[in-house]
Amino acid sequence: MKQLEMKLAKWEFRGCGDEEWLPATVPGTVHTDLLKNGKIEDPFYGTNEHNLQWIDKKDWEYQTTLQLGEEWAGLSCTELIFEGLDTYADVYVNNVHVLAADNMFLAWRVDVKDQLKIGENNIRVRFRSVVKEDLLKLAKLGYTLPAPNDQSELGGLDEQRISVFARKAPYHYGWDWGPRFLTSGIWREASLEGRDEVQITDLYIRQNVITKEEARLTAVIEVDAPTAWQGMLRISADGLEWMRTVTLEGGKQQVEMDIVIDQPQLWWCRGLGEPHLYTFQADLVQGKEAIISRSVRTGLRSIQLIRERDAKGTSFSFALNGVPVFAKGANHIPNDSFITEVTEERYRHEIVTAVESNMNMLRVWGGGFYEEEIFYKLCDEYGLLVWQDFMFACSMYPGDEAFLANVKKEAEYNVKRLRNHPCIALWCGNNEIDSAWSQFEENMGWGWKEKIDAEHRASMWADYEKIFHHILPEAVTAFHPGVDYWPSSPLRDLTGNMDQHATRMAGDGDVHYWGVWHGIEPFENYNTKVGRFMSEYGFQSFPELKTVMSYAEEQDLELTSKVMLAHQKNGRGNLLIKEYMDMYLPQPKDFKAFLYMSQILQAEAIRIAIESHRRNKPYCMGTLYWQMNDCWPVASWAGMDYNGRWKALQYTVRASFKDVLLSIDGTDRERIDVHVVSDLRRAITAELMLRLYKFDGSVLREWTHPVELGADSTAIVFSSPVVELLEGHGSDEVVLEISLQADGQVIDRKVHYFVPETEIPLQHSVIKINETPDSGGLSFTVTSDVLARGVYLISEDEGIFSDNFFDLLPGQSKTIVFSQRGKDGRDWTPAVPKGLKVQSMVDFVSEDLL
Ligand code: BMA
Repeated sequence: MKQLEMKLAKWEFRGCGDEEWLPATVPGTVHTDLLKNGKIEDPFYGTNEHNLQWIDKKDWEYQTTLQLGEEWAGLSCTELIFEGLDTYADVYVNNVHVLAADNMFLAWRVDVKDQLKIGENNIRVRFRSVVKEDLLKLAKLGYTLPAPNDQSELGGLDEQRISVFARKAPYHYGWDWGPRFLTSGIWREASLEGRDEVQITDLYIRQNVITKEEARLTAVIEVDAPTAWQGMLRISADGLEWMRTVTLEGGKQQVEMDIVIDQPQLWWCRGLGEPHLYTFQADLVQGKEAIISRSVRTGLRSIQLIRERDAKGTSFSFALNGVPVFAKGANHIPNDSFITEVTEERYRHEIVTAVESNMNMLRVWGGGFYEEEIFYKLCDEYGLLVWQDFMFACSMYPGDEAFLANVKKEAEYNVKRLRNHPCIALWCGNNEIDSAWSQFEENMGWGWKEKIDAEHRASMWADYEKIFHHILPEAVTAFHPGVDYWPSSPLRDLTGNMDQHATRMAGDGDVHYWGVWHGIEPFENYNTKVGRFMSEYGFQSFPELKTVMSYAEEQDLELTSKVMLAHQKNGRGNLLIKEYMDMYLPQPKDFKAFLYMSQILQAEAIRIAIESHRRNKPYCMGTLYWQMNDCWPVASWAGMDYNGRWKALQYTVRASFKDVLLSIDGTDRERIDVHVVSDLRRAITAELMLRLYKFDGSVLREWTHPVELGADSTAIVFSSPVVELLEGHGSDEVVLEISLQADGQVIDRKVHYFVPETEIPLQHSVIKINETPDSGGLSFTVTSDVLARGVYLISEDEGIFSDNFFDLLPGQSKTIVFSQRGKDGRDWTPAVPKGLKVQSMVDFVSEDLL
C-alpha cells in the first residue's frame, strides 16, 4: 500500500510574454505577488486602486519544477490537485495540456501519471484575463445583464458589465464597500498525490434523525478503487465502533453504513449550550489492519427553518434541536480583497469578535466566496450558526448550457465540501435578486426588467428559475438533506405571484430594510419597520483615525478629498453620514472629530434597530445587521474595520445582543416603556433599580421594581409617563439610569435621556484612570467629575476594551479590562494597554457648542 503526497509550494510567475520570472507565493494572487516583488505599490493606499486596473487586462503564468524520486514510479494513480484556481486557467504538465479550469469555486483533480516522469518535471498554469475572455461573451450575448455593483467604469470598461459571466467572487469587480481588484492566481493549495490502492475520497456523516435520546446517522463513504477489493468498513467515534463487510468493484463508488448513537451529546449554538463535536473515522480494514482511513469532525444537531402560518402571516425562524433560536448576528463579507492574505489569526479574531459580541449567527453573503475551511471550523467550535448563501448577488446571470452546468458542479462541490459542518443552518440561493428583478410586480424592484425587451425578459427570468429554483435546491436536497434551502434573501415565499417579492414590509419571509440609510428615513423607523427576520439593515461610519492614516495623509483629511472619496464606495455615503449627523448629533469640530462622531452615530442607529427587533420577538426571530467586517480600509457599514479594530458599533452590538437585554423605549418623548428581552431557556426573577440623576451626579430619586420573566420571552416590565418620572425637574438636566439586577449581580444597565442628543448639555470633564489594586495593570477604573458622554479609550497597542464609547455619570466608576488578539490559535488574552488615552464627546464637538 503506497500513498504519497507533495505540496507544490515553490512557484515563480510572470506576465505572459514578459521575459523575467519572479518568485511567487502559492496560495496567492498576481496582485500580491507583484506587491511582494516591489512591482506595484500598496493597492489599498490612497488612490492606488485606480492605477492598478491594468493587471486584469493581462494573461499571467505560474510555473514550478517538480523533482520526483523513484518512489513515484508504478503507482496506479498520480493526481495533480488544485483546491482553487482563479479563474480561467490552463494547466500544462511537461508542456502537455492537462486541465482547463473555469470556476474559482471548484477544486480540480486530474490524473497526470502519463505526463509525469521520474526526475524533473515542469508544471505551468496559465491564467487568461477574465476581462478579455468575458468581453467576448458579452459581445456574443448582445445585451447587458444587470449588475449595478460592477465598477466597470473604474476598470476602464465603461458600461460593459462582465462580472456575471465568470464564476468568480462577485466582490472582486467592486462593491459599495469594496475596491475593484480582479485577482488571478493559484488561490488555494496545490499538491500532487500518488497511490496504488483503494482510496476514501469523501466521508459524510448524514444526520437522519437527531433527538436527545438517539442520533440516527448514515456514514456515507466515497471510495476510488483501482481494482476490485474486499474487506471491512469500520466507523468509529469517541470510543464507539461499527463494522460491516464491503465488496468494491474497480472505480469510483459509494458505500453507506447506518449507525445509531444513544444519548448523543448534541451540538448547540452559543447561548443555548455547548457546541459538542465528535470525531468520526472511517477505516477500510483488511485482516486486522486499517489500510486507509479518513476522519471528520462534526456536531450532531437538527436544524430547521420554521415557516408556520399564524395570525400575522408566516413565521420565519430557526429551530436548533427543536429549540427556537432568536438569531443574533451580522452579515459576513470576505476579510480581504486578496483572500489569500487572511491568516488563521485574522479569522479567529473575527469569530471571537462575533462570540464576544454575543452573536449566534453569521450570514456568509452571496457576493463573496464560499469561505475557507478554517472559518466554518471556528464557527463549529465556538457555536455560531451560518446562513450560507450561494455566490450570486444583485445581478442577473447567463443561462447557457455551459454556464448552468458549471453552476451545477459548483453547487454540488461546495455543498459536499461544507455539509459536515454543524454550523451550516441554511443554504440560500442568492442575495437580493428576486426582489431586485421583481418578476410578478411590474413597478417594483430596481428598474432592471423595464429596460429589457419582452423576449429577453422572459428568457432571463426563466434562466433565473433554472438556477435558483432547480439546480441549487436540487443540490441541497441530494447532498445535504436535513438543511433547508431558501431561494433568495430577501423573499416572502415562492408564491409565483406578487406576494413572492420582499419589496415591501410584510408578515412573512426575511427582510432587508434599507429605509434608514439608502432611503434616508429617520432612525425612529427602525422601531416600526420590523419583519419576521431582519437579514440586512445597516448604517455607515468611518474607521478610526489610525486606520484612516493607513491610506491617507494629513492633507487628504476632508470628506471630499480624492482619497476619502476613493475609500467610500457608496456614491452618496459621505453625504449621508453628514446629513444624519446634522440631524442627530452635535457638530464635530473637524474631520478627525467627524470620524469619532460617525461611529457614535452608526452605533446609535443600529442599537435602535437591534433593540426593536428583539423587543418584537417572537414575531421577529432574527436580526443580522449589515455588515460584520471589511475587506480593505474604508468607510462602510462594518462594526469591525479591516484591521480588526472595533468601531463604537461593535461595543454597542455586544451590549445589545446580551442574552438578557434591558431596552428603554422613549421614542414618543411623553412616556417610557422598559422592556426586558430574555433569550434564556429558564425564567428569571430580578429587580429593576431606577435612579434619576442630575447631570452633576446628585441622585434625585431612587426606587426598585420587581421583574418576573418567563423563559425565552419579552415583556414591558415598567412604564411611566415622563412627567411623573421627572417630578418637576427639567428634562434637559436629568438622566435616568436603570439596572436589572438579580442575586446581587447587574444583568444589564442602560441610561436614558429625556431630550434628543443635540440638547444634552456637554461640559468639559476630568476623566481619571486608576489601576485596580492587585490587578497588575490588567484592570483599571474610569471616573469622571461631570457627566461624560461617549467616553473613548485608545491604546497604542492593538486590542479590545471590555467596554468603550460609554457614558459615565459623575460619582460612578467603570471597571475596564483590555484584551489582545490571541496568537497561535488562542483566544484573546488580557493585557496592559500601553499609552492609554481617554477622551469623550466634549473633546470632539465645536467649541461654540460648549
Ligand atoms: C445590501 C447588501 C450588499 C450591499 C449592502 C449595502 O444590498 O446585500 O449588496 O453592500 O446592502 O448597500
